[in-house]
Amino acid sequence: MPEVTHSGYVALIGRPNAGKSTLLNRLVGQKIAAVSDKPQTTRFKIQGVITKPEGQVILVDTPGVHQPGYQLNRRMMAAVQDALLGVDLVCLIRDASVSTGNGDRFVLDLVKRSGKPSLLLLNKIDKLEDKSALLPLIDWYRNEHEWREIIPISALKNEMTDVLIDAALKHLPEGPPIFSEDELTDQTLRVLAAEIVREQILRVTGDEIPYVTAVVTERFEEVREDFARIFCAIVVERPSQKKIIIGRGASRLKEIGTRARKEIEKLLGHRVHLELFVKVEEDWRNKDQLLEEFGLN
Ligand SMILES: Nc1nc2c(ncn2[C@@H]2O[C@H](COP(=O)(O)OP(=O)(O)OP(=O)(O)O)[C@@H](O)[C@H]2O)c(=O)[nH]1
Ligand SMILES: [Mg+2]
Repeated sequence: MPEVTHSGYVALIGRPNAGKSTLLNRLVGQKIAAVSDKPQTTRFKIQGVITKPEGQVILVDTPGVHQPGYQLNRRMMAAVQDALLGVDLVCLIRDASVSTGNGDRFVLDLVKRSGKPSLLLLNKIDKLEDKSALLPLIDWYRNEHEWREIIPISALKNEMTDVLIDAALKHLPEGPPIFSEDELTDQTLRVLAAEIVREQILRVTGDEIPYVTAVVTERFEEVREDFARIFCAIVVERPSQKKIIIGRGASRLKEIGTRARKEIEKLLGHRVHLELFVKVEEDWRNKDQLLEEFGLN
């Protein structure tokens, strides 16, 4: 062990789809956050712990920054603000393969206003045929703010992610590890299971469903050391959406269930019986009590 170690909290802030959760999973080395090609996948803060001989980085994944419409979205943006307040260092993650828009300006202003030391991560460099395309982007961001470091990365291909961890450690305060090495996340197994189901729903269904679906683990029975029974409710807003999720002859629900069960079994390291049922809760995205029940607080 080096004589001096560094530790602290690092927020991942960016627009929807920038690759925040992909990066979190990659760095922690385990799937703890749902990932999809649809925006607004992440709905609350998710903590992931990375322990190195030089110290400990506690990453805080956040929902992608967007204009809130429903109460759900306002809570998502409150989670972003909350994360910005509670961390030692902020990483702005930007998809370097898309052009700059108003959303980027908005995210940049959030990071600036936080007053926290910040790193700029230009993600998805694997998608750039010509890496010199990064240069104007770097110029633009450098003119706007004083970054501790600017690091081009690929969360998906695991490129430059070790450089990122070294940089984060360097800019965190001196201190001992905050969590034990085997404590990878603050998420409970019930939540992890529900998020695995939600991720499969995002994979298997089309464009409308992601926004109107919540998943809650209603029962989690550890029947034996090597066997669990898990019951998850899938909540949608309308009977027509329920039909879409269930599919003809329940084929789609079966597919979601089979894929999710395999993922959950991998996570728990043993066999699982997963039961899914679909409920309709009209306008749940605007109902505070339901949002609380679904853990979106
Ligand atoms: N090519 C490429 N794709 C990436 C990379 N990082 C993430 N992606 C893809 O980008 C999409 C969005 O990834 P997420 O990790 O869910 O993005 P996010 O920022 O967490 O999105 P929200 O939770 O909606 O805010 C997924 O399809 C990922 O596979 C990368 O480095 N390269
Ligand atoms: Mg995410």
